Amino acid sequence: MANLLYDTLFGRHAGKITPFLHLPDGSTLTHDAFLRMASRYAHAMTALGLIAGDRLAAQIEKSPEALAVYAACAQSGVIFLPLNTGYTASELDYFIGNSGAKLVLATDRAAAALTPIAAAYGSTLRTLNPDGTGSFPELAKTQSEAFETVSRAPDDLAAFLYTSGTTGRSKGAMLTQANLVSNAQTLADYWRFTDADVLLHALPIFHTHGLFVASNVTLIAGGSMIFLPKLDMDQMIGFMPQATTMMGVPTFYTRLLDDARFTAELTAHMRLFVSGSAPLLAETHVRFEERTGHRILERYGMTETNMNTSNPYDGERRAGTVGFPLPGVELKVTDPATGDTVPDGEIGQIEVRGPNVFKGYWQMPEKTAEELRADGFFITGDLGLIDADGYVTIVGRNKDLIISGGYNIYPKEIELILDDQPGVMESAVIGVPHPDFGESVVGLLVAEPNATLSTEVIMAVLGEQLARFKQPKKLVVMPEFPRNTMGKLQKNILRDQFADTFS
Ligand code: MLC
Ligand code: AMP
Repeated sequence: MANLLYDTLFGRHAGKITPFLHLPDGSTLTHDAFLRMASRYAHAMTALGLIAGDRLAAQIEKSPEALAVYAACAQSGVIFLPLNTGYTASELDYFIGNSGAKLVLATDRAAAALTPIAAAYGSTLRTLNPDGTGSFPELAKTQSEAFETVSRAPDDLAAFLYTSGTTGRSKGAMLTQANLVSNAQTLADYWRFTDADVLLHALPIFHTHGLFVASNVTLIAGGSMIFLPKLDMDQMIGFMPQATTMMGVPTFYTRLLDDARFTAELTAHMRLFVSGSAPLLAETHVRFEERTGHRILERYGMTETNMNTSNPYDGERRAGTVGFPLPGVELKVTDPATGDTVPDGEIGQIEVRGPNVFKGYWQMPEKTAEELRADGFFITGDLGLIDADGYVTIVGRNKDLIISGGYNIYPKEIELILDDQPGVMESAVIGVPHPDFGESVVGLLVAEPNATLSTEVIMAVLGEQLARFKQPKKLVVMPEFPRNTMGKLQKNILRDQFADTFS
């Protein structure tokens, strides 16, 4: 009987009364207490009829309980589907329907809106609140603290993470136990994580970075985490002295640098700062070293592949690059037209292959075939090059994607809603530089002849349908859009025109 994910990340810490989670109120949860809670949750899931291979969708705030749901899924073989807490009911409708989730966990606050949606798909809805209360923990309270781990094969699915697509429809990336465990082990080794590490964790745990990189790496190494509900500068500064390592998206680093309390003295004891999910400006890298003496270690990954490359732990961490392919990961740069590898130094599309690469998109064989080649190489949609020293640099994207504060936003999803509004002839959604979020969203509209558009009314409609982080920070009505001689909309001209919107 084996279960790679549970055994490697969780089970081997059973009985350990060493700290696992340090919480903002000063309390600590041990590995053992955490695992006992997870086992009660696994029993509660079983009592609700879930068996291995079923999906559990969770839109719950970051808390030890939320992480225990992940551990409980691993232990019972249930596929974990974490969802951004910002998603609206209309976004959730799609995820629940598409995944066929048997159990939906949400906060009491969201439950009213989710009740009809869960009912429509025959899903059971239970609640779990940020303070650990709710109908799900209530059910778990009386359950046994010993759960017999369900046997799973390494190739069995462990999680679905939804990523938006260029067509506007989200795709469920299917990640196996082996995908998650192999990457966690590789990263823990590469970044030298041990059980002495204390990770300052302020990322959300519904995405790859906070869940599969930060949490899995800590778990596999047997370390602990200072588990903060969200990025809060007072807490980051206050807890930094207790940490050895930190992971964040570039916005974490620019906000720290904007805080006068963030000094060389505060960070002198730190072992490692890791950045990813969006490009870290070389300028931020340099300012960080000037301020603290530490060189941020930048790595590159994505939902479908976990982590692909990393700057070295010992060697030169080169600003503006994402380092080398990780051990076991093959990376090539190809010509998008032919698929042939281009010479080093030339720009092409980045393709990766390895034990980290996902199994495909849930119930979307055509989409899977478009991006995952038969030989196992995944076409990332990122454009980059490999320099003479082997460092990979990402220079752009072959996909119409905006990354704002580390969150991916697909313009198509917003354009489809904008195009539907009365009086709108056409729309274009673009990403422009933003001092805090790196990139931010601007929505551009052209009205139908004789129509007058109200950007307030349109923003209100977007507010009902889209998570806050996806909503354009600015909507502008224009007389017409720039087009090339073929009549194709030229977003690059619009990006130049609106480049200074937030500066
Ligand atoms: C919050 N807002 C955002 C936003 N985050 N808008 C655009 N982009 C974002 N990322 C909105 C809020 O709703 C609010 O709206 C306003 O902007 C200001 O909010 P804030 O209080 O400043 O935001 P904050 O809560 O501090 O959040 C910012 C952040 C957060 C950067 C800390 O977004 C974050 O934790 N990002 C990390 C995302 C992440 O983990 N990505 C990893 C994906 S995995 P208003 O107008 O109502 O005030 C991946 C693979 C890989 O990519 O390689 O890792
Ligand atoms: P996601 O789909 O949320 O997993 O986002 C993955 C995308 O984030 C990648 O395809 C890249 O475009 C981007 N990304 C992740 N890490 C980096 C990085 N270090 N530098 C530049 N882009 C990155």
